[in-house]
Amino acid sequence: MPRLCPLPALFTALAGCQIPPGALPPFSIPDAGIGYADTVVAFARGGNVTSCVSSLSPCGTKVPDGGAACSDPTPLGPPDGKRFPLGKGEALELGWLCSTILDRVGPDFTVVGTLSPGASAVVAVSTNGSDYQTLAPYDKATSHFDLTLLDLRWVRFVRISNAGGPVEIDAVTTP
Ligand SMILES: [Ca+2]
Repeated sequence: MPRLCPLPALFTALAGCQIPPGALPPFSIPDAGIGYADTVVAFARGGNVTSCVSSLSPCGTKVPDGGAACSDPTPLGPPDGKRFPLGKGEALELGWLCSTILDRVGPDFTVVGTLSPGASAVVAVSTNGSDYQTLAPYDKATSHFDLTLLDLRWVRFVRISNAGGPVEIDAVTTP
């Protein structure tokens, strides 16, 4: 079942509910990439942080007991017009268990979603699901992200944190 982590310190709580060492499936780098996020790792909504860590499974393995919220496919897969809403103080962590986001020439991934006027979010990335580095804001001007900014060769996790105004996430895609 998903674990609930206490607030406040939302983002600290998110980080504190992350994947234990050894939980990640083995994989090889580089990876061609399937092209989109395949796993909801955790999310903060309505004052609670839900970690889906216990439902993380190797690529292609059916999630046995992640609970309905952790199995929500809304922000996964290619863009389909169905969106995961993020209100003030809410955040979403997505994983690439079936592929890897590589630093290529130019932008490496794109956040597909909708932003109300003046709304924005903060995008952070991680190689291990525990240690995140802030990459750039997601706003009307910026939806493409480049790992070169952090001198990272690859990542497998992306956190999107609402920084103000309604934000809805449809998908996060790689080229
Ligand atoms: Ca790049």
